[in-house]
Amino acid sequence: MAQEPENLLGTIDQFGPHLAFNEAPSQDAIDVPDKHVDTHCCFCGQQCGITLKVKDNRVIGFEPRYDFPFNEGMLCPKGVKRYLQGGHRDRLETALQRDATASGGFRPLDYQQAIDRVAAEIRRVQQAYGPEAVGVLSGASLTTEKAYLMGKFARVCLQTPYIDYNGRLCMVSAAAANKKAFGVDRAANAWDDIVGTDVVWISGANIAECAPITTNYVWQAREMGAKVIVVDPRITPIARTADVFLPIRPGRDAALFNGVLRIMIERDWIDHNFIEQHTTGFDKLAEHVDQWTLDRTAKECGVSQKKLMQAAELWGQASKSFLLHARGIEHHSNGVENCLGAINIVLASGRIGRKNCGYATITGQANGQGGREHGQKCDQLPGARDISNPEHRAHISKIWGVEERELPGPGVDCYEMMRKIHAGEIKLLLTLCFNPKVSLPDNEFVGAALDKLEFMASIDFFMSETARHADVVLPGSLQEEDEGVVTQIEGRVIRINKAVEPPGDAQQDWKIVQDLARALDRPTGFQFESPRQIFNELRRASRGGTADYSGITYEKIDAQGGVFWPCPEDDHPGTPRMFEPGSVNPVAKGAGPFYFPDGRARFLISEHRPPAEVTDENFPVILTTGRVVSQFLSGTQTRRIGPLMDQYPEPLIEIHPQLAEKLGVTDGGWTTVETRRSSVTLKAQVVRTIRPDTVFVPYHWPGKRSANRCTISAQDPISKIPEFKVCACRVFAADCPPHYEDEVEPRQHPVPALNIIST
Ligand SMILES: Nc1nc2c(c(=O)[nH]1)N[C@H]1C(S)=C(S)[C@@H](COP(=O)(O)OP(=O)(O)OC[C@H]3O[C@@H](n4cnc5c(=O)[nH]c(N)nc54)[C@H](O)[C@@H]3O)O[C@H]1N2
Ligand SMILES: Nc1nc2c(c(=O)[nH]1)N[C@H]1C(S)=C(S)[C@@H](COP(=O)(O)OP(=O)(O)OC[C@H]3O[C@@H](n4cnc5c(=O)[nH]c(N)nc54)[C@H](O)[C@@H]3O)O[C@H]1N2
Ligand code: SF4
Ligand SMILES: [Mo]
Repeated sequence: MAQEPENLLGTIDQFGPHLAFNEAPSQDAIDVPDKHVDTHCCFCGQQCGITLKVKDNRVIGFEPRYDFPFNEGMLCPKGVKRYLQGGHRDRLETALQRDATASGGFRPLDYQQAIDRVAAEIRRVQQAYGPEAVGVLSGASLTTEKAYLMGKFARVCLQTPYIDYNGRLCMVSAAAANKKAFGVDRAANAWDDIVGTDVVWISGANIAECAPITTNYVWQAREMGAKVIVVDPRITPIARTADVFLPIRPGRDAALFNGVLRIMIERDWIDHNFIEQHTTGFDKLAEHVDQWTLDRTAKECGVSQKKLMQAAELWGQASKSFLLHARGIEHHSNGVENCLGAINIVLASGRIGRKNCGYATITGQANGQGGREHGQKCDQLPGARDISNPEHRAHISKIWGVEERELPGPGVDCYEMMRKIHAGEIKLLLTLCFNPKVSLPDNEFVGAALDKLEFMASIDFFMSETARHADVVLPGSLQEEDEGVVTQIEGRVIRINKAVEPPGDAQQDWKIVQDLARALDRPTGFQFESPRQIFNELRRASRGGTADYSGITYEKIDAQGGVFWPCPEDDHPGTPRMFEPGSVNPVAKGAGPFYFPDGRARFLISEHRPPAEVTDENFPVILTTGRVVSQFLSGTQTRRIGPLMDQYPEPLIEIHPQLAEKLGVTDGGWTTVETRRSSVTLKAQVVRTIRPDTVFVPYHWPGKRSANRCTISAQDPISKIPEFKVCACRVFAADCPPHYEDEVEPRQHPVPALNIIST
């Protein structure tokens, strides 16, 4: 039986107002469900277990799931309110076609006619300009089956190299660094290893708001005596409870890690045996970090020498430790270098591959991990294979039943695709599960690019800001309307179970994609009858790759409550902890635990480079962007959920009182943030929890309130992640913008009766 909601995630006092539960359930509100479906939350990468309550083919409520070991019944406000999406009046139930004369600019279209129209346009464009004139953008909120299908669809059906996904904006810096240093890209440990460790280091991760359940693991560790180090330009809720807090100047993390490593070497707080037996490249790195003296590092990072030394002392002298980071160090034009810096202090400590010794990037989207493994990335084939590697191409083309030479080569990242669209090279775009109009940096350029397309189609369940640019919108499926697997934050493959049928003409996304293949007269390879069939092909495709799912079945996932990859054999239980001494992997073949032929991890130089745009006289303040607890990504989903809107209804500019006073900005007063790209005018929130040289704006809103009007499209040269976390701006007091009233969402959803008590 479910417990009272107050017990799910502690009390309001413990968590602060951000994690308060909204209303007490009233007994009148209780409706009797027809069935309960055990599944997972549709939002972040933690993938909390949740039970959906279904009545008359509608999700009417939820219960927390205590049987899923990761969240053990805990949920954050988004998980609690997610069920309000299904019955929303904006839910797309028919296909739509652009029509300037129709109200809202679109009119309904018969589903089959919509499919035929999209297929006809693809055919026309490809005949006129070649297969490469078509591009596909997909997403990591999709199940792994759908992500796999999209990669195959682009290469085999559309024969275009141009597919990329929204994870390009998310974890690719960490993924690239993981591959370079470990040869494989996955959290090194299950989160159980956090509990019982001595030191938890958290860089650039606002875990209380963005990975709330992870907070619970850190607190459990602390209750057992662990010390917590937090590095962030803002005093986030977890920073408030840290033993050492380093309020870093945005864009300086590589310098900070280099400085810490230098202290570790100087004090001999390094694990010589581990370095000798399991790594390469240490001496060269040691030479490199020698320039990062305490004095220079503290100055560059804008933190005190004393605090820096305290952090190094805690980390250096620990016997067990766990380092976590997220987008705060990854969303940079030197994001890969920042992540290598983090990995270097982990490897130098030798604390990886053992109980309570670990390292992980905190994945973001629901399937941030699985979505980056099976071929929807522009340079990747399933099983985390490389599309440029002849052996990898040969393996996959065999599974797909095509000649190796027919498989296109690598494409380009999603921002480069926008540039190609703008330049007229890509003429037709299909999007599924990606809202680039809101999420890409410098997004006025993105809107201009989308308007240049000859044809665009979007598959979504809501009319996203990107779908508004489409000629045809196809009604896709909500997470609860389909089944499949996702891989959560720890590398655990879990099952999403179907609770309801898609309403009206809406279809499961994989069916829409296959309908397109059929309408294009290229159905071969796209005749799956279920996600299970897709998964079984994916298992074979991944066999022998670094992300090996071949031993995972739906049944094994159910029986074990999830399976950690790699799982290369039918009788293999899965791998919660990577890199254990003596472990065997397909690359090292027993030579050592890391995924290189010699089995050793790589120390690589983590070069500090300043951000692409540094502050100057004209633009003297740093702008950084990110999230708030009650909103999710581009906001298409959470801006439609009334109680979440109540919690944080509009974007605010976080600014320190010292800076506010200097600039004449007042708490709640209209304020403009202007960069070389554009500007936003929003209300200020004067807080002591941010560096006085930096302002923070959450990015979940579109249009004139979109933080991404201002951000810079500079990218990391390796991962191609955009530099969302730092650019130069000026800030000044303003008048209420004339567009303000038009831009405020009316309360989008009546608060329905809460239904959270077990019946
Ligand atoms: N509520 C909520 N939860 C989410 C999401 C959401 O939209 N809303 N999205 C999910 C997704 S896809 C993702 S990727 C994750 C993101 O999760 P996080 O990365 O934790 O969230 P962000 O707010 O993007 O950034 C984290 C922190 O980085 C700090 N920061 C900024 N610049 C720097 C810097 O140069 N160095 C350091 N060290 N820190 C810096 C910011 O102050 C911020 O507190 O959250 C997931 N969970
Ligand atoms: N300034 C700034 N910008 C950022 C960031 C930042 O920190 N600062 N963070 C970046 C990060 S980390 C991320 S992950 C990106 C996210 O950027 P996006 O991926 O663009 O954001 P989403 O809101 O997830 O958009 C997904 C769209 O797909 C739809 N959708 C979701 N699930 C499904 C599905 O299963 N089927 C179908 N058919 N449709 C679906 C949703 O309704 C939505 O319209 O934003 C990035 N942009
Ligand atoms: S958004 Fe993330 S933390 Fe919140 S309930 Fe969903 S999976 Fe859990
Ligand atoms: Mo993300």
